[in-house]
Amino acid sequence: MRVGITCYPTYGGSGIVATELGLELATRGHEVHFISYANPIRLESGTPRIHYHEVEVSTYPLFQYPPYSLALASRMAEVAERYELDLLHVHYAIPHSISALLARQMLAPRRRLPFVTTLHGTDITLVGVDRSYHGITKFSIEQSDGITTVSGYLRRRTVEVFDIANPIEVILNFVNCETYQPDPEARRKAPFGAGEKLLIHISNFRPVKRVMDCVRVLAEVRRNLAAHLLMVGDGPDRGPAERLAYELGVSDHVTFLGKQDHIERLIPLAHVLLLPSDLEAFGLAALEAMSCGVPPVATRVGGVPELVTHGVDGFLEAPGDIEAQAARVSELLSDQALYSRMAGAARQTAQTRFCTSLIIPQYEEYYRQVCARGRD
Ligand code: GMT
Repeated sequence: MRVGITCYPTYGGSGIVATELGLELATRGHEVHFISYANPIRLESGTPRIHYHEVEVSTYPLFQYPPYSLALASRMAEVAERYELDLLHVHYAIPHSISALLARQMLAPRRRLPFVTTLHGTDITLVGVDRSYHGITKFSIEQSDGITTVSGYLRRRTVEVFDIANPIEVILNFVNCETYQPDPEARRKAPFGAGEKLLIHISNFRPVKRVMDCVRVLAEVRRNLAAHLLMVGDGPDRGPAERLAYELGVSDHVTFLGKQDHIERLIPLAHVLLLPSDLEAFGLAALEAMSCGVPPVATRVGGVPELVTHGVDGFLEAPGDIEAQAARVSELLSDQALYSRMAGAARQTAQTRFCTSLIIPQYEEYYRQVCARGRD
């Protein structure tokens, strides 16, 4: 098939899933055209069957806000026509879904261009519920030729918030279990916190991630155990988290690495992943860690319980309960038998339920259904 993919190309779960999906589709022989304002972050240039089309947004003195959605719609229609795309697949409802709808209408006199919208989380739980975007998000979902969500939780929430009657397909997020692997050798040589247990957190440091809780958990764990925290990513709460580490006297035991391209090389160095979020529609970082045999200590929110089974392949506690989260980390790090069992189970969950080889065919099948529907 010939698929056009649009996503936020910078850091963030939805862009990562979209990019990895495109790469996997290309590996399976599809032609994939990324249409966005920048090259998606995990996209290696020169990959066979991957194409990138930049959206240029001209500014004029009249435009206080340059209309990216319109420039994107124009580019989508142009690329779809020129490369005879079978469909567009947009990730994150606003504004991508509306641009796809416009592109579909622009081409309607000449050809059919269906579009699939994948909802990822904050497009529904934060942006979508905002009064200024509620109506347009609902409209964009209802107008999509296909809708998928990354968890059962997000499907329920979407129906609840927008009163959606169209069918919504749940296609869970996935991980490449070859790329994300345990690496005991690398862990032994980890250049952080020599001889200490390593905790890792990966996110965009938005308030919903509760990154300060990671620092608090580390401080608590360090009462009994030598541990070091790796903070990967960047965003508004990085500064406050650095300040908190200083205030709690643990700044020598926290390394802020900023944005990183190859987290598959960093995760296997760690013993535990911390995901203390207030809400996660899925929790991709937890899955990537599990695939590397790194058990997550996460929060029991949103779609996370669809991925992590408490006490089996990770631990789930309430958001903000630092004591409970720290106790789980300490338990894991001080009981070798428990640790090995949980690390093995985490890897097994990733391999048996979330591997690309299981999930990508679900997208392919869904695309086929969406394209076939128009031919009825
Ligand atoms: O929270 C993020 O990392 C960004 C956000 C996004 O939409 O870019 O992530 C959402 O999509 C990810 C990929 O599907 C999910 O794994 C995250 O759980 C979800 N984030 C939230 O729901 C807060």
